Amino acid sequence: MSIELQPGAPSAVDLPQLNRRLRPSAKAPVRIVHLGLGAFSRSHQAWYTQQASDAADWGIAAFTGRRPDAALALAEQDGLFTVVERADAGDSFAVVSSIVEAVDGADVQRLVELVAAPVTAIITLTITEAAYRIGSDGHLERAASDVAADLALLASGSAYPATPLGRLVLALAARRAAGAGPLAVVCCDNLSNNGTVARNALAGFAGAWDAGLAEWIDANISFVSTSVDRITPRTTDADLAAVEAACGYRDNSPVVAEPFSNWVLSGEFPAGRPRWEDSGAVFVADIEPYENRKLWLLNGAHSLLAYAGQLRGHTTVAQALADPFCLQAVEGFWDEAEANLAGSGTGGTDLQIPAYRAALHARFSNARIAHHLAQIAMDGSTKLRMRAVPVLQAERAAGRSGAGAALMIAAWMDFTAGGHTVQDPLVGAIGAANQLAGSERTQALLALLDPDLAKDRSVIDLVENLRGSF
Ligand code: CS2
Repeated sequence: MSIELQPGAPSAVDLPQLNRRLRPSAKAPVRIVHLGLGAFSRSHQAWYTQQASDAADWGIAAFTGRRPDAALALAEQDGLFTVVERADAGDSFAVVSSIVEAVDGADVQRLVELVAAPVTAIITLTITEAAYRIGSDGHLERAASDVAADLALLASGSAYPATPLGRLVLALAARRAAGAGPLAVVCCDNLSNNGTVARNALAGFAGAWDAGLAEWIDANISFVSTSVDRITPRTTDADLAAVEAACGYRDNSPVVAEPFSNWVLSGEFPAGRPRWEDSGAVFVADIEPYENRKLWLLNGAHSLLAYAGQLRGHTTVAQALADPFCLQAVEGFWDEAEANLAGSGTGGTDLQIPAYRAALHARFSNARIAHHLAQIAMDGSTKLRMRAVPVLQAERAAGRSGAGAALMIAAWMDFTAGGHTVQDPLVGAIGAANQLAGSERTQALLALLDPDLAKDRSVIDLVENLRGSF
């Protein structure tokens, strides 16, 4: 077989690999430890840190979750990677160098060393919503099998924990033992009141092992709440090729993101922080209105599109939004959410909801960003507790039906009923509920989202009647 090469065009093997020799950049000292090295943490927190005016003082050591792959690929490039900003009009490329150490999450020894070091000032988290193992009652699910297994390991001291919470609890115990002082834990997962969720999860985990550690965490760790936003689809082989063609180097770990980004933070940083405000981050006293605006309007619409869209045969967010049925469903849900957002009417924080909705419509319609609905559909039981349940509750409390939020729940239920891969921490319970019939099935699934709603006959009927609409 002969291969035709275009004269003058270097083949991929000839291209140099991206690293700190190719793009000289000093390594900042590690002062931030990140758990959950994935595409989003790189397009968001690493990108914000890179652009702070004091970036030279703030290096990130980033740990993967379950698999080492992302750390291995990044370590080969000395932590450097390209952010591809994908706008309607075209791509732009920037190299980010704020990650100075990329580590396999299984290397718990390294995590312990870094968290115990006095210079470490911040721990950022993108470990997924479901990883906090918070049940529908707001507390750590100590009986969850992975939590129980890690607690047993901690008690025996025979091996390192396997969950991010267990690993972090062990590392914080080392910080306490080293007398290294307070630091800030900055939760960057899409959870309402995510600082409190992180506190409850970590203090709950620590308390089940060592009550003294839980007290120390309470007194020394500041839990910062944040609202994070930047649509970051999974990187594809075509993206790697686009970077090669445009940048002339080989990057095995680029990330693709929309041009838009937003970071709102609330809380104390007892050991200091980078000047993230230089890159557009906003520090506020009361985060709740911003958090709800983002969780309900953006993430809520995402989940609605993920289930209704896939049931109607769509693959990406942009495709689903182009379907008038889905668009109408999203607008209906947005109307309900907007009616319950503080400051969307008179007084309070001006959340500029009409502009926010218009911007979301444009962001979702960016057809150059292939944001897969299957990616968003994961962990639905955890996500819907934050994205659909509060809006449904608020609408019912105001004497309205909440049919827009109920439609999201009905779509999730239909999606789990068969024909689609369900990846969810409650997959067993979802499967068991789906063995039931009619309104009993709807009630059992609803109970997984909110036990109180599942006791309300009119809510069960509302959801039941919306099932099969897709
Ligand atoms: C999405 C989010 O996968 C999901 O659940 O809704 O990852 C969303 O893309 C980001 O929060 C955008 O900032």
